[in-house]
Amino acid sequence: MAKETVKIPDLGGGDVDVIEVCVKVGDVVAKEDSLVVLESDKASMEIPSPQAGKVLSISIKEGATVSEGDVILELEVEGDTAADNSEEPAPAKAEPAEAAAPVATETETETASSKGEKPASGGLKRETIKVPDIGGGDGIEVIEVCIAEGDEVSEGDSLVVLESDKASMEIPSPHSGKIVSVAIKVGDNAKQGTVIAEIEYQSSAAQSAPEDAVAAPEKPAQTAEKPAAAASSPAPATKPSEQRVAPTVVSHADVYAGPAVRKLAREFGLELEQLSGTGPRGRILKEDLQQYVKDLAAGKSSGKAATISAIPDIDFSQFGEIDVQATTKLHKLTAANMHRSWVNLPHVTQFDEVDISELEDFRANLKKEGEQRGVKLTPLPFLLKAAALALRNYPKVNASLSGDGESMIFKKYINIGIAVDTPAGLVVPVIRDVDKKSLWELAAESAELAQKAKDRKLKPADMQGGCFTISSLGSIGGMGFTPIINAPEVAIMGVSKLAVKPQWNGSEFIPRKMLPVSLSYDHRALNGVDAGQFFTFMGELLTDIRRLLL
Ligand code: CAO
Repeated sequence: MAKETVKIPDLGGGDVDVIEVCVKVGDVVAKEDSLVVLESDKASMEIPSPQAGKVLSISIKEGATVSEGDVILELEVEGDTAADNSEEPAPAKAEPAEAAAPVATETETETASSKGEKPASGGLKRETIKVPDIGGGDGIEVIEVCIAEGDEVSEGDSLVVLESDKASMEIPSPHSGKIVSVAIKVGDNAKQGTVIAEIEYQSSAAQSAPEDAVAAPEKPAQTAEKPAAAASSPAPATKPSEQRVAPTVVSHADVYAGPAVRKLAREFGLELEQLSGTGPRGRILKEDLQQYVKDLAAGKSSGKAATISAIPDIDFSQFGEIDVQATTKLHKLTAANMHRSWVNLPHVTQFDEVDISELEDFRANLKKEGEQRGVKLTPLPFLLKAAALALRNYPKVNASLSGDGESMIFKKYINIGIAVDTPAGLVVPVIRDVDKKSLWELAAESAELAQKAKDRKLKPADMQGGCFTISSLGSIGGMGFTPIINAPEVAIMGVSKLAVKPQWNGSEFIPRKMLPVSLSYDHRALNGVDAGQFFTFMGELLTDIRRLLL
């Protein structure tokens, strides 16, 4: 038995963050098992185990910033590799050299002169661009060819993207010039020396010659970009050994997954955008892919939300004083429900302004009676009543879409939820059979449920069975908002603050009490006409409350 120290290999310069430590002390790992996942601003990369063994100690932790040579961990391995192994530089051991080492390697590019080719004309040179030393002996798959014959490229532009199960990397153009031919295609297995393309470019040596300066007057910046090289040594620009191509490890910014997972996804023909990641910061793990494939096989994938990249954790204390307070259980639950609804339902929100001047007059007249009854008649019971009648008249809104999308379930009862803000979080108690209750009953029941909610006395049954929800921020303010649908309901009404506004009555502007309202609806279940008719009807009821009797 021997000890082996695994270190961070050459990452092409710069520090990277440790975003995941995949092993713990005592774990037995196989060769190639991922040990840690590192991430720079451009890529995430896995560092695999150089050989099978047992993890004796781990020297880095998640969130740390590391660079080449930093010790990752110590492995107990078979044989007598001996402790002095630990002193060896990492690249030879750490496979991700596949991803990182290329930065330190040189291309096999050849100038036209080295191949005995004629310069194309007036200082133009041709060069065959080959895959540099990328570490993987067996070759790496070409997953993208970014150029076509005739393309103009700038130095550093990506020519091809290669991807192994450890990393993806771009091979950049060594020159600015024109692609004469492309010798590689997607699916090819590229290794050191594989020809990528032939480029025609203006050599800097040629540009420095007087006759070439005439030939390429439009590109003076090219020589200006490299004054040091030209001044100290004009020759190197034409020497193949000086042509350096530095592949860069990349990731696709819109999906957060390691190269192994990407490769597996391609093998399955899956778009990673379809998956939700359960790894740190939403990273898609191999297990997520496996579960997704299982779900697909079981026909369960229809409800899956699209993957979105996670919002990074930030240490805000670096900017000033902070106070960290744990979120309540209700807050977490609400957040999860809101997020689930938001990402699963295509929301459309319609806005309107309803003239409720007469409703308000009527309500004011009832104030005294309300006091006698011990009930405060706010606009809410009128909204409930109008919604109930509108739901009765437009049954598509009083419905739910089945989970598989195969059917609509129409409800014959009318239960409406009211969003209630409490110190612990948002809750939505449900008033049953709203269509059968009087305004006084609705006023009393909504006040009672709101109080119960604030006292945390609601039972689960009080919050179930809703068909539609009203979220009223009217007492707070605002001109309109887009409420999130309380799925599996298909619509929700948002109520903002009443304001007196001038309205044109045909001959003059008159002051009217205008209530801003909004309706968010699930566009899978309702189309714009369904929702528009429902909402317009509801507005008409609120404008002329006598119509509630019809
Ligand atoms: N415009 C102007 N004033 C309004 C109004 C509106 N749209 N709606 C209510 N008001 C007035 C009421 O008439 C009442 O006035 P008075 O005190 O002068 O009588 C005052 O605002 C307070 O009303 P209320 O809030 O006590 O009663 P309500 O029936 O309007 O609402 C309830 C009850 C439970 C919905 C409310 O207390 C509540 O919790 N609202 C928050 C809803 C919420 O959090 N929504 C979440 C949005 S999505 O995150």
